[in-house]
Order: sequence, then structure tokens, then C-alpha cells
Amino acid sequence: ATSTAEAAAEFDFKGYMLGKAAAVNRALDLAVPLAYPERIHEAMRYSLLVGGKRVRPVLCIAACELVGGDEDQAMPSACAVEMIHTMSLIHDDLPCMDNDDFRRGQPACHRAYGEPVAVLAGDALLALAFSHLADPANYPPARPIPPYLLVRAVGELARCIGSEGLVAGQVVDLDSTGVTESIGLDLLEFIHIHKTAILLEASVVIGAIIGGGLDREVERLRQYARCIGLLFQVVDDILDLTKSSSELGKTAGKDLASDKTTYPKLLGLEKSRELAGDLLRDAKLHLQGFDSRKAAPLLHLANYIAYRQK
Ligand code: GRG
Repeated sequence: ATSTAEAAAEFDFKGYMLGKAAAVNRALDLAVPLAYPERIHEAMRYSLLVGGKRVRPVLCIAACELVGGDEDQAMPSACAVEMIHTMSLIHDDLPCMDNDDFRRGQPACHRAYGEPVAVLAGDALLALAFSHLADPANYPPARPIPPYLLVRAVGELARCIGSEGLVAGQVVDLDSTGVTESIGLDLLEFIHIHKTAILLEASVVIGAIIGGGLDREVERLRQYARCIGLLFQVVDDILDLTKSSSELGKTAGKDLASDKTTYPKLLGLEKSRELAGDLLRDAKLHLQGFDSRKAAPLLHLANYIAYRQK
């Protein structure tokens, strides 16, 4: 039998990522045609099709394939989670939220199209995610998805977005922005679990549901996803600090100077790195019990999230 380490070593992760991301990009391009009224569709395509590492859709496809489904079956869900992610970025960048001018290397949607169109582009992507995921025409006729699985997937996606999901994370984040004292670890974790981890979790879980995974497989993958979701954010905070430090050529970078609470600020850099290591180890533990060759993509995705440089 191939060991986990051997299966991991043999796997061409870069080729896998590039191949899957290209397939996702083709599917997204087809999912949002430049129909009338052109301006709104142009704005949706502007934010959706340019840039983005496509981590969530690739996680969705990898989870589907791990439990026995295939890429075509996962693709509508993969596109849906990327549409939700993109709409949350569009709304997050608005002046009434984070007020950011740039996203994915280009002017933010509201800078390019104006605020009203950016709000509507976000709303339209939110609606499209669900209609795209639920549309039977988007599934290969030879391998249709049983409707009860589609309903479960829709429920999972809706739950992760609403007032106990992404919106909860954003509201608590907005409430804690600008307060002079640093927030505690519990609140920081609440924000990251809801703003970041929950959509990574939904991406994996929906992929596993659509792929026909057994309940215990779906739940094990949910645990894996929870670990990598938090890991994603801990690493983000560490990168923010170390990148800005090296750019400024001094030890305290933008992160320590800003009013944003981060893991390094609360725990220190060393303890934050330890936490990232623990989360990576736990994520991998949840993959044990799956065939190691088939689990290689998710194992590498966890490593990628842990060791990425941006
Ligand atoms: C979802 C209805 C609804 C409203 C949105 C604005 C909002 C509520 C939530 C904000 C969510 C947010 C901006 C979370 C941050 C997520 C995050 C970690 C973004 C960076 O992800 P990457 O690195 O980005 O995967 P790319 O560009 O590569 O896709």
C-alpha cells in the first residue's frame, strides 16, 4: 500500500491546481454571458473572471472527486462558491464597508462601475450562484445529481452566507473596527471562522455532498475544512506582518501599527506559527481513513494554504 507521504510526494500539485483553475475559469466564463443589460453583466464578469486563486472551487472539486464524484458534477457548485466569494469581496470593498480601492490587482468593482452597479453586481452574483447550482441543465445527463443532494447543497450554501455565516462575521468585524482596545482571541476567532473559514468549509462539504459522499465522509471532510479555514486566516495574518516588515525593512510592519487585531498581535509571531502548524497537522489527521492517493489533492491544498506566500 502507498503511504500518505509517498502518495503526496508523487502528486503533481502545481499541475493539478493550474488544470482545475483553468477548467473553473472556463466554466465561470460560460456561466455569466454578456447578456442585456450589458453593464451589470460586464461588472459581474469584471470581478469574477480577473484574478483569484480559485482555492474554494478547487477544494469543492477535490472533495467531490475524493468521495467518488467527478469534476463535471462538481463544477456548478465550484462556480457557485466562487460567485459567492466574489460577491462578498465586491461588497466588502464598498465605501460603507472596508472602503478598498483595489481588488485582485485591478480597481475594485465600485471604482470601475460606480457604487450602485457594484452593489447590484454583488446581489446578482449571489442569486446566480443559487440558480446555477440548482439548475438540472448544468449537470451531465449521464450522471444526474439526485434532487435531494442538490437541496442539501443549496441549504449548506445558504447557511454559510446568512446572518449566522459570512454576514455574521462581517457585522462583528465592522463592530470591532476602530475600537481602541484590541479584541480578544475568542472574538478574533469568531470573525475568522465566519468571514473566511465558513465558505471554505461549505466549498468542501458541498463538493462531498454532490459527489455522493457518505454522511461520515462528509463530516470528516467538514472537520478537515474547519482546520484549513482557520489556518488560511492565521497564515494571512502572519504574511501581512512578515511581508510588511520586510518591505519596510524593520521588525514592526503595517500589521502591528494598524488598529486591526491579528493572531501575531494577540499571540506573538512564534505562537501564531505554532497554531498554524497545529491546524495543518489536525487537517491532515482528518484525511486519514481516506485512500491516500485519492486524498493527495486535499492534503496538498492544506500544505498550499499553510505555506503560500500571498
Ligand atoms: C455574503 C450576502 C453576503 C454579504 C457579504 C462583505 C461580507 C458580507 C463579508 C466579507 C467576507 C470577506 C471579504 C472575507 C474575507 C475572505 C478572504 C480570506 C478573502 C481572500 O481570499 P483569497 O486569498 O482571495 O482566496 P482570491 O482573490 O485569491 O480569491
